[in-house]
Amino acid sequence: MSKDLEIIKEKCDRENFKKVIKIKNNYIFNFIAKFVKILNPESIFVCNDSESDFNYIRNKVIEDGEEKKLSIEGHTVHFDGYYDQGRDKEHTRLMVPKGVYLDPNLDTIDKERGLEEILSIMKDIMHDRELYVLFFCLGPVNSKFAIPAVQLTDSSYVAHSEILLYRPGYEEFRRLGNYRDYFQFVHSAGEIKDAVSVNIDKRRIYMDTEEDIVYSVNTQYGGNTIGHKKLAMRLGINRASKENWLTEHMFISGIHGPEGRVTYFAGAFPSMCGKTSTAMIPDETIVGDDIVYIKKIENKVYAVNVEIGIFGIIEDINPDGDPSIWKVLNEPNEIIFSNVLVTEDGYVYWVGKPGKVPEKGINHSGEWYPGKRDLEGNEIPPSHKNARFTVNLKNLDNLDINYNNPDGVEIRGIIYGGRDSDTLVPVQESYDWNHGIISIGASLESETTAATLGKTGVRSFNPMSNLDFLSIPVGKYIDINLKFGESLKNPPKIFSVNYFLKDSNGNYLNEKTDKRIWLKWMELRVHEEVEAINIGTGFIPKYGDLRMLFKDVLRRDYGQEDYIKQFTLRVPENISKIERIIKIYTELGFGVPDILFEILKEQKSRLEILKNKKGEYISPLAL
Ligand code: SPV
Ligand code: MN
Repeated sequence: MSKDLEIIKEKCDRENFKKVIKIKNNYIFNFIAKFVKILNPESIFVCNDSESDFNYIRNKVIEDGEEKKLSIEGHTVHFDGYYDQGRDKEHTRLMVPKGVYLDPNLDTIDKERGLEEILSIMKDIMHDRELYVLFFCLGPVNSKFAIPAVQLTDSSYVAHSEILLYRPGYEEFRRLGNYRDYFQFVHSAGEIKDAVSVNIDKRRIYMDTEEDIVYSVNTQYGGNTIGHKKLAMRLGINRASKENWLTEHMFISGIHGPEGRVTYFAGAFPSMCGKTSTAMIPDETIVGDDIVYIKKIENKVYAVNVEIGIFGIIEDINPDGDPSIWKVLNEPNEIIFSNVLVTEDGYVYWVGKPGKVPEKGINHSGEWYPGKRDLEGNEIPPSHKNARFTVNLKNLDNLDINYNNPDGVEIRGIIYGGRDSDTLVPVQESYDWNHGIISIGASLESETTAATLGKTGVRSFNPMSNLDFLSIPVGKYIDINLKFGESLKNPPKIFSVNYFLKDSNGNYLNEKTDKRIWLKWMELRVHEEVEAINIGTGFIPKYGDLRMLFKDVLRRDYGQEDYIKQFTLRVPENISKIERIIKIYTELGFGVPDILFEILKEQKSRLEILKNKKGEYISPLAL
């Protein structure tokens, strides 16, 4: 027996050790052994793809107290610590070897220093805990897209979340034998008190793209701990950049057009800006809501959902706006609610749920009552803004038939959206691939939200909604996106949407349901079935087409005044935006493709000409 297996055997019972050796992968043996030595767990549980192993985790999570059962069968609740409610950007770092320069938009740490720090925090951290070894497959198994991945964690909540969110991969690992190119994640919640991580000051999430490994410690919040989610994106982006494909922060949806036609769109939105709700839109079908791999196959673009479940925001979910999710959340399905309010009788409440706010309950701050304040004096809402639900896609009645297709779905449209109160029109189509990637994707700005720790509502640069997850320089990433479309005869059309546009009094100009119309319009544009108006920054819908769609889809009378308000070209705001973006890329300095500056400057001069001819705020009817 190899030395690695001996080390593992010492911590395993017979059953678990048998599961280890069946993998027949020396790299895996070496990886587990290395971390058994560092983490020093009391015991090891190896999870294969069987229901009985999943049940072991489901039981353990209740025993450990990381989740509690609720009144509806299958429902549980998990709380993260009061100060552990979002992604910790400050302590999430890419470890970079000496001499390698990334760019100032990426948070980095010297690799040697980072490794030393995180491994010393992790030393013996599991001495009184069980180590879970879990195997998954990112993307459909046995497909061109699939990337096998292994997770080590001592958190039964993380393990439970992952069995809901990812495709089982133990058998995939066995099939692949002595395979090396899998992703690796090591997590420990650290010292736990009252079921939450205590040593938040030593919370660290460090990534090593050279070794395809991510370390995470002293945190439980999913975005910091669920390896295959945002941590795997860094590894995915790095790998994709070497192999000419894309890893994106996108949903995939089948948009249902006339006569039963289904056209697939992928859409990138920053966190908490409507991505899941777009993917969940009534009458359309969902493939995924957060992370995709996109590849070119025979001159077409195909994408898969990396995941098989949703870790979605629960605030404001209601039966009218989100019928599919509402139904799932109210029926006996396997669901983990996190950071919601739990009432005495074991039901959950979240801000924006129809009905009365409970008088009391338990939430992420402990016993909760209306008006309760935290140590900083802020009023604590019943549920955290970033409170979430975790559920497998199979529970949804709007699941697309191709959600698990190993060949992916053909993407005909790409959408970029952000939280933008004053600049972009609600929906707009770019002139072509390069114009879309540059003037929409690479120019995306969005106001910050509670998905990350820190101040909210600050306008920030977020190219392709992917800035938080990049592991390569922004310039290079943009260039890869440009090149991806260049060789395609008929690349996907690129659109922008903005659900958050306001008037000068601060009132939103659109209803939540309006996005259904923008999707139908984009679907028709892909098939060239409606005309559009060129406004100098792209194409917008004609009033008559929207009017018809509003009537057909929402049975609503869409007034021309609304159209004018929403689609007025705001020239000064658009010019300022271009200036901000040019400044950012100029400061980046190297690696930014020249064409980016050319396209933005051309757009700016088109806007200046328009301003001279028609003024600063131009009605779409005048264009
Ligand atoms: C997001 O914040 O974009 C999410 C949740 O999808 S997290 O896992 O925190 O990234
Ligand atoms: Mn996300």
